[in-house]
Amino acid sequence: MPLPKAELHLHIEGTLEPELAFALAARNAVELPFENTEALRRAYDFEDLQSFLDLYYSLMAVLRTEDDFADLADAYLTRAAAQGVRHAEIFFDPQAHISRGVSLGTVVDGLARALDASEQRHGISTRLIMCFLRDESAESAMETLEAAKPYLHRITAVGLDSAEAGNPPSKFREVYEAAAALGLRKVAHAGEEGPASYVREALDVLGVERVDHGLRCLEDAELVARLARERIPLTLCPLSNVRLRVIDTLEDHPLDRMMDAGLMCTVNSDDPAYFGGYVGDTFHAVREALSLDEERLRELARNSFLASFLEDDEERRAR
Ligand code: ES4
Ligand code: ZN
Repeated sequence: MPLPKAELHLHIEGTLEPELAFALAARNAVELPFENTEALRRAYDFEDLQSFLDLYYSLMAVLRTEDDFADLADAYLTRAAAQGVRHAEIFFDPQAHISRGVSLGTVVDGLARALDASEQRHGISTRLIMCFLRDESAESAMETLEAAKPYLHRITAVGLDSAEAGNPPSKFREVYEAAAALGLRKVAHAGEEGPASYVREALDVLGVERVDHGLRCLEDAELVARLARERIPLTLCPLSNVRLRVIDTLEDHPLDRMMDAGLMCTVNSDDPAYFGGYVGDTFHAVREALSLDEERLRELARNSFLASFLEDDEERRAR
């Protein structure tokens, strides 16, 4: 039996496996610039975050209908359940679909169909987190928040993702204020490729409850002490960090040192179709690479529930 765990950093568009991409391309008569699934997989050799994002956004062309989004989410939940996931807080990127002429309603209703059946079908409770693309304008983010108003009952939190360098959290201060006023909770990617100062901004300017990645906080000892003292959860994604060359090898990943420093760490898969594994695979890989003992693994699993947006009673049931 895999360890029961929650997944808190997972882009649903990053769960698009090559086989499903080709199936959806055929269903929607979309032409993919790859001969077959093996050729596509061979393209998963990334230089950095941007080279991954280029492929990630281009493959989204196959996602067109409510059924597509429902099938995508159900495929993820099936795999996640097999790896011990009991609760999933799932990111999606509305602007990447709206800009292709796919409405927010199509995306949210499709995802919601799979998520609403998830407890029954997979034993996984879910939440949705709507991410703003930080390389788009603050105005575009605000328009997206406005467009989401009919769907707020389905959305728990806002997040911030895409190309980090040069797009600091402070660019989105007003959008985050507006989101909080609508009752949404707040997370943001920070300190993946961007500097430690972006982690500080995410906390102080946006008021996030969790930091996605947060890896580069390690460049600022005072910030590390604060994150530890305030028990701010970090949603780390070790396989992603290796594939996007944020760190050289998994053996070099600072996860164990971060836990030693008292940081509230969780382990997540980010974009599992692209980065070589779902969250159970990720737990296995870090256990081997960093020689983590059972106690450490249990702590990571426990942290994943503590850092989730589940209420206390739901959390106990999920564990
Ligand atoms: C992402 Cl790994 C990563 N970083 C930033 N934005 C993203 N969107 C999807 N995956
Ligand atoms: Zn991410």
